Amino acid sequence: MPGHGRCPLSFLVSLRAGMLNISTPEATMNNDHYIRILSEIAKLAQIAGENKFKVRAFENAARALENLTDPIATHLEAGTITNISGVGKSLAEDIQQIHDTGTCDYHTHLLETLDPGLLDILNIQGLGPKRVKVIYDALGVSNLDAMEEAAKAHRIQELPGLGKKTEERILSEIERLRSHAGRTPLPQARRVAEGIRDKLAALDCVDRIEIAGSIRRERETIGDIDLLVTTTEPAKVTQALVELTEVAEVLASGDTKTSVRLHNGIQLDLRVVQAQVFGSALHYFTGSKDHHIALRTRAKRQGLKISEYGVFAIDSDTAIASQTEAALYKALDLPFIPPELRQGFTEIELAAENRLPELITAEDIRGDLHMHTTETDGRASILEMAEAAKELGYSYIAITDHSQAVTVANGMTAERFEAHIQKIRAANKEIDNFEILSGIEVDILKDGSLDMDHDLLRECDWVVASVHSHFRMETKAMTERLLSAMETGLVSEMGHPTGRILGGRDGYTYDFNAIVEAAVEYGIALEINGSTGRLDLNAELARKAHTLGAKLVLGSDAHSTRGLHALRYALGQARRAGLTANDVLNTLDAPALLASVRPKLG
Ligand code: DGT
Ligand code: CA
Ligand code: CA
Ligand code: ZN
Repeated sequence: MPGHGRCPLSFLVSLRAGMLNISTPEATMNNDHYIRILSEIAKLAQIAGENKFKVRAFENAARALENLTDPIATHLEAGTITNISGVGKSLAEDIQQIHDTGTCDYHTHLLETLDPGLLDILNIQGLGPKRVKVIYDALGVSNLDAMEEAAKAHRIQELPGLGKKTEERILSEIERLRSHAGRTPLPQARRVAEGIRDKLAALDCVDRIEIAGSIRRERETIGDIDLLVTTTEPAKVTQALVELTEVAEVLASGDTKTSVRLHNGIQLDLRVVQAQVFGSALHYFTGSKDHHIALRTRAKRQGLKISEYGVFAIDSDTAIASQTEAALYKALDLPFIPPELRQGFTEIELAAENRLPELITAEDIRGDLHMHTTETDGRASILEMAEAAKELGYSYIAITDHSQAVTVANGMTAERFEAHIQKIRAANKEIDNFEILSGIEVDILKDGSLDMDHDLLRECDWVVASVHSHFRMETKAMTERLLSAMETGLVSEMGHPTGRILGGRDGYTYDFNAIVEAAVEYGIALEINGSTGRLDLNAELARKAHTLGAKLVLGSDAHSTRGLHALRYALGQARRAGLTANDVLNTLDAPALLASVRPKLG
């Protein structure tokens, strides 16, 4: 693994402000990390009152790196970094420093002379560096607590260019940021957890190692990583763990439990358990707490008790079941309840009545319906995406590049889309036993119209309709906006239906029930988008949509062949929502899939 780069400073900074930025672990390994540091510099420099050319230099460099398709490290090694337009000699030095140390002197200097808490303030949606500077200069507000105080005392609305509305939004944003504090989006946490699990699993002395806790339950954000291991040599496993490059700090270490903090700020607990009680330990440390409470109540009525060591008769120390989770549930006279359903919701009742849904599995999925190629902001060609998808066992994909409203993603004009449909059809002829559907992710414009010629939308196979701009509309206007797009009869699916960014931005507000009803009426599927920052719909809303009669589709929203793997996160939310293969349209073959949407097109 390339140096599990670190951002110790930003990490400390966030802790100091009493709140952990949800820093992306991938960001520590790929271009995102460099981009983040450079754009932080641009913002901080602006607040520091640096001249605008200097600010712009960092903004431009960050933007240039965003458009880069290959790793920055490769350019540093090859000495080609200054060939990138916008990256001069001095910026190249900063980038090299970020590569070597995770940060650079200028970034550190800005944080020291200003206040690291400003980074948290800059996370407030809708408050750019310009306005942060106004507040900072006038009131000395440099961290979230001070910002909250100032907003509550109505001192913000008195400042030039700021008003009552902004002040209110600042307060609600601070609340939202705090509710996310210390939690990491599931996809990022899972990737880290699996990486560490695999490294430890490779040790000879490890018999078995499993991820438990909220990750196993597919909860959309996670507080910490829980690993369970059975081993003949606990000390050796602990040693191997604390020596991993990912580990920043050992928080506690004992015979059966070791806790560490990783460089990306996530805490990890490793517990050593005996093989004969692995099932009950796995069950215990998988949770959820609410599931446990409900289960214990049931056990009590049956004259039983449950602990991490097994199921026991109330007056006995001899376990009735402990080796597997299935045995544990059996002892309670229940079928196995999948971890994703262990929410303390209705799963125990359903299980007792043998009415648990048969959850959709990875094997049920026949295709992926949302992805981008080099035509817009993706990194792979149509055929490369198709071949990678075929490799994953799918029998079809839809290529859904952006429409022109998304200028930052190089969205397609009608002319380009028309040609692109032809290219997709040509690529489809190049690949056997596999179907490449021609599609688009068309923008739903502010007025609710679709950002593409209707004849072309009719002509292509799969239309994902999404909102990428004007998020802050009144509930009623946003509902009407979505409805007008849906009423065209041209839409196959609503892409990332709420627009929320996990740990970032709340979704736009609209009448969810009305949109689900319209989806049923017009034959439109609702997406569960698995891409790292989204999980949209999430499990809760997917369940609601399903209850109201809508069909769901899973999409990876991949921008590279590797991105196709993100479908698993959509699958996780689908399972957590209690969905079966029947509820999800991309479990159908391509003809049946196409026949189940856009009925008006026949
Ligand atoms: P998280 O880490 O906040 O995303 O959520 P979990 O569910 O992973 O919670 P965590 O890491 O505190 O503990 C893992 C599991 O261990 C939890 O789901 C249930 C179990 N557990 C931990 N502490 C307790 C406890 O005090 N009582 C009970 N009943 N279960 C516990
Ligand atoms: Ca946990
Ligand atoms: Ca834990
Ligand atoms: Zn999109």
